[in-house]
Amino acid sequence: MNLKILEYPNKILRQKSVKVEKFDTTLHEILDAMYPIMMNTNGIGLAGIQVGIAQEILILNIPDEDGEQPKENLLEIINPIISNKQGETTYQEGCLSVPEFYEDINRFASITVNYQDRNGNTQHLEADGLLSIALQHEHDHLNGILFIDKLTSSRRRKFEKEYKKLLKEKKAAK
Ligand code: QAP
Ligand code: CO
Repeated sequence: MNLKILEYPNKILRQKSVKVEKFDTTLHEILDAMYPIMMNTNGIGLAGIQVGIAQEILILNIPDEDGEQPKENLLEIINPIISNKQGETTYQEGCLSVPEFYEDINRFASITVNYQDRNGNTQHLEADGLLSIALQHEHDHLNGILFIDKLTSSRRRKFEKEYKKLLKEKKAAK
């Protein structure tokens, strides 16, 4: 499967993803294709819609204490439902679909996630720290929401200006 990362302002990123119903070979091929894309671009999380697949799929590989991302730590999360949102935390987020831009974003500190794995089995996860933040960020993608949508309007305008300049520079370099 030949997938590539869609970048803002691509409108596809605004699509709402639909629930996965078939836990078949096609789903496994999508998941298997997403993993190297995430790793090769230095990502820690990637949602299906970021590679043009509007299904409730996300993968996460949070670095450990040594900054390593062994494949054993890969989480494949299908049809997630977030509950028990508690506390508040701020983290400087980025996104593979909004390259080279990072900004502080407020999230819930801890959450509970019910989801299905690649075989359709029900799973349950209690998350805090970076995993909780990453899950909320990726879950937003399933609703067509980007982290830049959470900026104050003045910060958002500054982002749009900076990002347009970056896009122009990129085009000129091609
Ligand atoms: C989402 O983001 C996330 O701009 C995953 O040039 C972000 O993997 C979860 C990346 C923050 C938790 C906290 C971004 C790589 C990777 C870039 C990513 C870039 C290269 C972003
Ligand atoms: Co993202």
